[in-house]
Amino acid sequence: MRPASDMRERSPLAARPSPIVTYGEPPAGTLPPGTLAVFGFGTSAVAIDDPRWLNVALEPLGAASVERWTVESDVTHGRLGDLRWSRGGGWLYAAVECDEADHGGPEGAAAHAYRLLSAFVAGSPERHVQRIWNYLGAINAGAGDDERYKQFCTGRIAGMGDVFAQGFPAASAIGHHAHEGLLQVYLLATDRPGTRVENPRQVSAWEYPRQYGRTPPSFARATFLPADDVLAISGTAAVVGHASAHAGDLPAQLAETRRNLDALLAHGGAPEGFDARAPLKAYVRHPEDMAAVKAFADEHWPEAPLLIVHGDICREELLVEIDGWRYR
Ligand code: 3EB
Repeated sequence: MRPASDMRERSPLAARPSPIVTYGEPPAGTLPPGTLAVFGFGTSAVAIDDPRWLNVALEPLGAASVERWTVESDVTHGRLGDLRWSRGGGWLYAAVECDEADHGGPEGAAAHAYRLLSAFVAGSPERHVQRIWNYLGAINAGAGDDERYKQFCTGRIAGMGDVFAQGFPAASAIGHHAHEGLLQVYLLATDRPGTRVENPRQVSAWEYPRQYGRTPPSFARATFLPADDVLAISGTAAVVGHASAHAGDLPAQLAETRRNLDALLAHGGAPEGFDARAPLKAYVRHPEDMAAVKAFADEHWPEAPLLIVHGDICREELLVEIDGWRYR
């Protein structure tokens, strides 16, 4: 399966605006109108009985612990087995949580999650998946081809149905430290195709050589959403070409990650840098590196909202990964 060309023609018609992503405090009471999804990071997050609320298994390391997606529209929502969904204004949120023990391990669980998501999206008007997040436990456990992340990659592609055949969405895949068997996958889709953007400094993930596993990771580096208002940026780390750069060196990895982000912005036609409307999320392998990551972000992107979480990057030598949204 190969994605279509990177650069699709953008629709001349302005689509309804993309969801707005903000960070903040846990909601008090019911979710406000226009709420498409709310993510409470960490085990101490409140639990809200609403399909749009997801307790994410990554511990927050900074002040922000909640992420909200808001649309300019009424929102409907529901549940279907392991899947929960919401939709409004042409946008669809869908999430699956499952336990690997019910599916024989990370490969089976990923296949299950992606099958549920594919089938649901295929039956929805919002059938173009723009962005997807994946959180699994002990992501680097297991040697060589048996590493749990690599098993996840094999299951992911097996479960990706026709809705992903048009090209892979932008993605993040991160290791959590909660119950090891817990797999969480959630996505944002809409009713027309976005524009996939690759990074000229990096080999496309689906073309990674064999040394990274039997199944290359199936994601794009970024997606320009079809409303033409925001670049959705995948998890970005110190990968140059296909190789990890600066193993174990946090300052050098941060600088390399910034070069990758800047290259992606430039190649994707987004404005330079990250401003107050560019929420970023940093995944940090060692909680004690939080201050250095925050200081780097404060220096280079002082206005950008930042959510920092404890998360393992899918290559053992990588210490930090950053994803986010760059609104025009
Ligand atoms: C990399 O560039 C780092 O498997 O979905 C980044 C973003 C990474 C997404 C995924 C993996 C994924 O290869 C790892």
